[in-house]
Amino acid sequence: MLMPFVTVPIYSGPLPGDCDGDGDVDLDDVTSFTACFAGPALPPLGGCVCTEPDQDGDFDMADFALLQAHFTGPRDAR
Ligand SMILES: [Ca+2]
Ligand SMILES: [Ca+2]
Repeated sequence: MLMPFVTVPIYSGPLPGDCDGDGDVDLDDVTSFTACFAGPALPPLGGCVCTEPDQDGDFDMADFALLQAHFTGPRDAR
């Protein structure tokens, strides 16, 4: 009998997109991310509290794609 499995990446640092550092990526993090979003090759907007997901110096759709890929929903709801 084959058993389904899920690959779960293990990060040594903060979860990409976890702007508030609470161990999940949820709508609170999306709200914080949008406060940073300026577009490709532009520095984050003032007041940004997020760690940039792809570490290339901007907050663009590539960063948002990483946030989406790691979206967990609220940790309390799991
Ligand atoms: Ca979070
Ligand atoms: Ca980036």
